[in-house]
Amino acid sequence: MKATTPMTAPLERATTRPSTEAACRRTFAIISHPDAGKTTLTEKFLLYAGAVQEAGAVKARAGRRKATSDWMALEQERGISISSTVLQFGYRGFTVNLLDTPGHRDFSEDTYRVLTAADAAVMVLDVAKGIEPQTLKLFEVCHARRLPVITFLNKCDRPGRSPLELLDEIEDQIGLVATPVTWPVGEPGDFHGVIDRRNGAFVGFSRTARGGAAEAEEFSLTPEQAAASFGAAWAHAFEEAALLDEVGASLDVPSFLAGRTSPLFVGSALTNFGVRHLLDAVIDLAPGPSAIEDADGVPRELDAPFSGFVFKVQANMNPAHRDHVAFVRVCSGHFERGMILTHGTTGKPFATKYAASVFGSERETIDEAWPGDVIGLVNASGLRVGDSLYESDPVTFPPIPAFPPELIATAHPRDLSRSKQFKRGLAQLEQEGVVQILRRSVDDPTPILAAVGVMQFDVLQHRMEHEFGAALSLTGPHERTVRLTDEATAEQLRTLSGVEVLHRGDGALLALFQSPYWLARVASDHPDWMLEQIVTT
Ligand SMILES: Nc1nc2c(ncn2[C@@H]2O[C@H](COP(=O)(O)OP(=O)(O)OP(=O)(O)O)[C@@H](O)[C@H]2O)c(=O)[nH]1
Ligand SMILES: [Mg+2]
Repeated sequence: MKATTPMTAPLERATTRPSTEAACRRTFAIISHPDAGKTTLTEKFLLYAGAVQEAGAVKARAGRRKATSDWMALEQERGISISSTVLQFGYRGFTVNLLDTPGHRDFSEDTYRVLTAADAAVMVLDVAKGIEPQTLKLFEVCHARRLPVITFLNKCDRPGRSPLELLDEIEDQIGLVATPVTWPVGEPGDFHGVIDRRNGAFVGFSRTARGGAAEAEEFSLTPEQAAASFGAAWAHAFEEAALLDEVGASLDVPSFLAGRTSPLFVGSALTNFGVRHLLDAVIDLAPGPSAIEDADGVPRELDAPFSGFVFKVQANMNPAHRDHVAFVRVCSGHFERGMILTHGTTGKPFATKYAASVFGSERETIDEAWPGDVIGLVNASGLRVGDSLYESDPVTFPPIPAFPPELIATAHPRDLSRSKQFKRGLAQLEQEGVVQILRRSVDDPTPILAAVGVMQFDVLQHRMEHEFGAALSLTGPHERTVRLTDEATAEQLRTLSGVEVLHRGDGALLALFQSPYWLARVASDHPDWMLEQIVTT
């Protein structure tokens, strides 16, 4: 069901300066370890924003709506997110660009790319699990990119750990001071509602009959009324909140914007408890779009002529029209559909006739966009991740680096008569970054598929078969330890066994060692060889 919520109506505004429009926008990503509840939370945000009438479920039973955000067939089959999703909707007069990311480590390259387009992140923690390995990694990326982070302690409807203990864990493990804005009344699993520490009131939620498909009803009680209703649970929560006051763990916007503290909210995405508080916080606390630095570190001012960069490409989102969408984050200026931009990489003009706002796998033609917005350029097959687009004033945004692959495999079409589809599919999926394609030499036709995790190969196989009609068999995957190298070192490496030098599409030379021990040995024997670690943050 497509959102009927209008985007902000720029024509009705008194002024149409990009910086003014940017102030009415929020562009943020939801990140976490797998299964913490990102997609469920995304679905509930859409519900509260009125962008869907009924929230879908990640693992929908017959007759229930599927999640808008997990639109890919394989995602719905497995109940996990594989690819990040862009959802644009209106809320409280703001245009919200929400980026739901996959938590699984194998897809972290996609998440990483998407974080380049966000101005803030919502970090979801499972109250029973706290900080998990992938939370840690993703937080590091946010930290390196200086993204302010809002924390949501999710799944409070189930038994979990003590929230106070989790605050310590967040600080110890990621060095972020969590400043609870809401605090649970009742233990996880026996959760009555929250204290809103901004005014001391109790906010209770009533479970909805339809298992969270509709908004939860909220009711507010004064501290006296809450004490009468919840007795010991209220007293305990009140004590803990007083302790938080004492240690100064209270909302502080400047240190949040600087990435040192994180406003924390508690609730349950499944039952909708605390979801509205969190969505309101994104509007009230998260920063709007600001000038983004170009590759030389010079900020591109919001009111400069149009500029943007591609952070994701995706084909076949909609079986009804199998095409290719390049997702562009607008950095500056006023985008008007039909304008002729310059494609930074080739210097060629780029016509923007087919521009859309995106809502999961659905899209709608848009006529204009402003800084912070994500636009989908349809059938822009020449655009690659990291490319800049601009009007009049040239700008190059920092490149979006590829992750070092850890696994390689070779692919063969099962049906040789489908080799054209096989080639086309691989080229498309490489462009999307589903896997990387390496070659033994620039003109060698045999592709070597490289990936961070084994599930990337599963996705490749599934999509090759179902989207391109080119079923394939794989040899591998095999583990490799990869380093960036140069021609001089490559020449030496080619004389050794246990290491292979391969070409990447962007011209880089990669040395793939059969084991980390072999790499360590070669590196220590030849300290002057170029064997550079590929860093991504
Ligand atoms: N009890 C409970 N379950 C929840 C809650 N939020 C999400 N879940 C469940 O947790 C599972 C994972 O939820 P998702 O929303 O798919 O998690 P995710 O973080 O998007 O997972 P990936 O995208 O695969 O990383 C699903 O079965 C959800 O129904 C919650 O608040 N309470
Ligand atoms: Mg998900």
